[in-house]
Amino acid sequence: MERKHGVCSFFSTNLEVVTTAIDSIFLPYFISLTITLTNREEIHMKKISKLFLIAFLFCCLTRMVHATSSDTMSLTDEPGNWFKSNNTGTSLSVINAGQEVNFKISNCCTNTRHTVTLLIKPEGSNLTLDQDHSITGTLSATFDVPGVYVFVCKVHPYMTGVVAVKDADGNIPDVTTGSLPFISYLGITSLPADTVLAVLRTVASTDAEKAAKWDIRTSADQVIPKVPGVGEIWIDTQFEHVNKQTDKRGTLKPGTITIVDAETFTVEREINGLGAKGMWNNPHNMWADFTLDTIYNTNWFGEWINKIDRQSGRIIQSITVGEAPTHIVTIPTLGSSERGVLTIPLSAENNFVKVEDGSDGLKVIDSKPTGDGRNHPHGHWLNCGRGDRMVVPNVFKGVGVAGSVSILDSLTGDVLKEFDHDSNDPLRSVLLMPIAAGECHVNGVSKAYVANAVSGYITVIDVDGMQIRKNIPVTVTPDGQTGKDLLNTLQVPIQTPVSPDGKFVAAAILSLTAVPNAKTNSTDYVVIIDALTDEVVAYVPTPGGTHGINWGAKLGGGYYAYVSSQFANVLAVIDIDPNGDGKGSDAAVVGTILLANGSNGAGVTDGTGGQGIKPLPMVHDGWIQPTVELAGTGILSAEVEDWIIQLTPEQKDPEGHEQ
Ligand SMILES: [Cu+2]
Repeated sequence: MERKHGVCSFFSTNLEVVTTAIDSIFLPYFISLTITLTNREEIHMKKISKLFLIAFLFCCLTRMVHATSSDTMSLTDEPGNWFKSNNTGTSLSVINAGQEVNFKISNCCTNTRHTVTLLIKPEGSNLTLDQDHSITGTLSATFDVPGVYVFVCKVHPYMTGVVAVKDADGNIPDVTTGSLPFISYLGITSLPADTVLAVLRTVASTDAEKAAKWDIRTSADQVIPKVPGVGEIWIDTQFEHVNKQTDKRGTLKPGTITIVDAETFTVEREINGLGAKGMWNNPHNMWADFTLDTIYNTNWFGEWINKIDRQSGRIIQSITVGEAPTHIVTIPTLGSSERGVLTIPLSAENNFVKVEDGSDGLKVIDSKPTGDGRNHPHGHWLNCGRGDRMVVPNVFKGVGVAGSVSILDSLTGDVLKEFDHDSNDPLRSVLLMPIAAGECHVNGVSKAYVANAVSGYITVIDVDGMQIRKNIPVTVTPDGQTGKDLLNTLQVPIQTPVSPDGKFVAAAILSLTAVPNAKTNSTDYVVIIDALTDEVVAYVPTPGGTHGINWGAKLGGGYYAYVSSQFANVLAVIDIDPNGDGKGSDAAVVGTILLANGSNGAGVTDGTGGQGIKPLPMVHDGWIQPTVELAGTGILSAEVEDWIIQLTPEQKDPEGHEQ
């Protein structure tokens, strides 16, 4: 590929980039042409260099193809600029009707695979574009009707790009309710294209756009909770810019890990990927070993995980595990030969891997499919306590947004049950891009809560009985209605952890827009579900881009829900039950901690991108006890010993104290 570029530039310094699609379409022709020329050469063209002629003809071919293509959008790992137009340098391409755009997925700009999926198009357009699996390569689309087209990646659903197609007068027609039902809940029938673009938080290509669209706060907005937490809170601040933080090709890649001291609620320090040897790109989720002195981190736009020394922040090792690794959970099963082994779903593949952290460091020891066919698994969870079952959302299977949820045997990796989407089954009809699961035992029943990105429902699964029990609507339209899907709400439920005491589920609801809704008077929020009744008991407004949520110990007993928000630079602290009456209806944000810490060069992205969030100690049943057991043995660091001393008996053994 590189060689051809060089030859072409000999003929024309202005030749556009030769795309992978063109290569794949014309390669067979190119080869046959080569053969023909080789035969003719001896008879007619002895004086012409064969290579010279082939290159000349090839360049003519690519020029002919490029004459119909008006823009190329490269999929990138750059926050807010995920689809980067050659023409504008931003995620907005402006063309005329009848013109073509090439979407290019290559290692120029991204370290993993994606899809290019048309989500929103003008009424009357017949354009379709979607794939049943993640790819590298180039896809092309010809735009038939003037108006606004929005594309997403189904692997990384907040990756969005916009193609605006001008009409004969050079104007971009308004976006109508028929194209985007969301608009109808604003009490209008259409909106100018630039108004729609102005509120899309996922399209924020420049620092100025990020500053305008995102929820960037200052130290004046800080609120320190009255009751301290215990330990540390690790947050993948995935969108933070770091000077000179590049992949192996020298391309800048974002992301840091910001660490908050839960006792003082101040940023203690920040870890970047400069020591990761290029194996660091959009750090996404973390887990810890049982000593809590080793942290494992995934890179969602790469192929790697990192092993980090907690106390020094040093990256000890980075290894390749596969395309777009998502979350990490260790196997906690007592007596299991795989106790402590990492499980990691690969969202641009069809499987999960197991990684052992042994005496010779990290090593992939197994890889198993998470369902039938092409799965794209994302944020899994193992069942609390025993950890012998794994609940895995398979984000999409095939063209479209239908997904599945699998229950696997953690030790063997066998799929015990797969719930496939079925539009005719009321319980399985909502399984549209299921993306993350939470799990714990509630009154003795092992229950999983799976967030469905497109339908906006949380699916409640009895993990032992392997049955879907219920679906709970959690997203809302701008005027506050529930039970509507993504195109009506432009909201996505993401992480759904169950509290270690099995009482509550806290679900992060991410808004793709800066439009507040009437129910919470905020763009984003956390839904509190009573785990006994599986009813929503509270909607808690949270910062923009709410994505990650997890439970940490509150000093003196109980738990805080810590919330990360990808379009904000703060951590929110939710007290689940401030008045202590056992009900979650009074759940409220009691703390807002600034994650921006003045990092050199980070600018507006300082402290942003909050996604994976890992409070230490790990308080869930099955993961807390192994650490508690190590207390006093000399194995734990002094700092971790101090954390364990601060825990109540209930926090040290949630199952033994379950009510
Ligand atoms: Cu993607």
